[in-house]
Amino acid sequence: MKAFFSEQQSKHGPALELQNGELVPHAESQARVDAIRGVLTDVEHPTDFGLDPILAVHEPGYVDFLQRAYADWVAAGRPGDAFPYVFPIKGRRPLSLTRIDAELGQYAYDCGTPVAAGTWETVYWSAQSALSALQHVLDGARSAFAFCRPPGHHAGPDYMGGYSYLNNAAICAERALALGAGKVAVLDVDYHHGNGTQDIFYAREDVLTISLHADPKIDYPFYWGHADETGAGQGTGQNLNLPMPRGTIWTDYMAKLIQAIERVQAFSPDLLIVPYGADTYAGDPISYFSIETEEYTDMARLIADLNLPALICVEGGYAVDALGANVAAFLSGFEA
Ligand code: SP5
Ligand code: ZN
Repeated sequence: MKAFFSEQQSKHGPALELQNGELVPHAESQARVDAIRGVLTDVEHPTDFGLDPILAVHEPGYVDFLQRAYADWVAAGRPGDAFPYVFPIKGRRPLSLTRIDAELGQYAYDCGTPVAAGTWETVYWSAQSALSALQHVLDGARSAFAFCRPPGHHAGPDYMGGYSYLNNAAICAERALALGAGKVAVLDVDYHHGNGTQDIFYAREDVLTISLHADPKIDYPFYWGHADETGAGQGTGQNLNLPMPRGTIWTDYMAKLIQAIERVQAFSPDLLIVPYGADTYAGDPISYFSIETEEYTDMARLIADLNLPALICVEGGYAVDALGANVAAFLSGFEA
């Protein structure tokens, strides 16, 4: 399967994130890039589709902020990466503040997603890799691999979080619809709930969003991903959350995946987008499912059996030593 990736996606490398009360080395590292790059044989440089497809999903003010946040941080005389520390929640009124700290708090929902030097180029080209993979599928390929880094599924219309800044899968779903697809399904198999994607399409009838993930009562992102979040307005019934307990093994995961696949089938989309996170792996350092490397082949085969044009986007996966093998196992199942 053809993959799309740009060297520009190595530009950012946040040093630290706040995790469970400690500043720790950032999990979404360059080592992940090297691990995935190492197992890909057919990699193409992405085409530049410009800002328009990004602006079809994300608010202009947020996109502008992403482009200048690091420079504003440096201009304010701050060290390290740009981190938020105050958030306008608890019913604060809308304010047009320009202080960098105020803007960071407005556009971020966690302290794991700092803006570093090169973040904009990295997220821009991650989205272009996804759009290029989409174009490859629209041109007739059965499937394509968007080697996205950083990931995207936690980013909403005007917010970043969970190592995500631009929602690559959502940008592709929106673009496919703009180019004539009638319906798109997003089947998210990262360990964490795809909260950004859910928010973006929550009231939409043309995009079915499904996420299989760790129960948010226990795991990140806590405030989204519960089973009773089923969509709103025109999109009522078009969001399916399948939370699972820590320790979930493949056979139990498979039962939920089959349920998800049946929903996709009933929806009958023109395109399937699969945000794939290898953080469901048994050895993942920040996640707690128990899926083994070979089982990714079975997982991908089940999804590929839907027989839909499919775009796979990289999301999480932090067990760097196993990441290449996990991605390779998934891709081989998809192609079988
Ligand atoms: C794309 C993606 O996978 N984003 C995930 C972001 C999760 N960030 C917070 C993780 C907190 C994990 N805490 C476990 C600590 C283990 N020592
Ligand atoms: Zn994840």
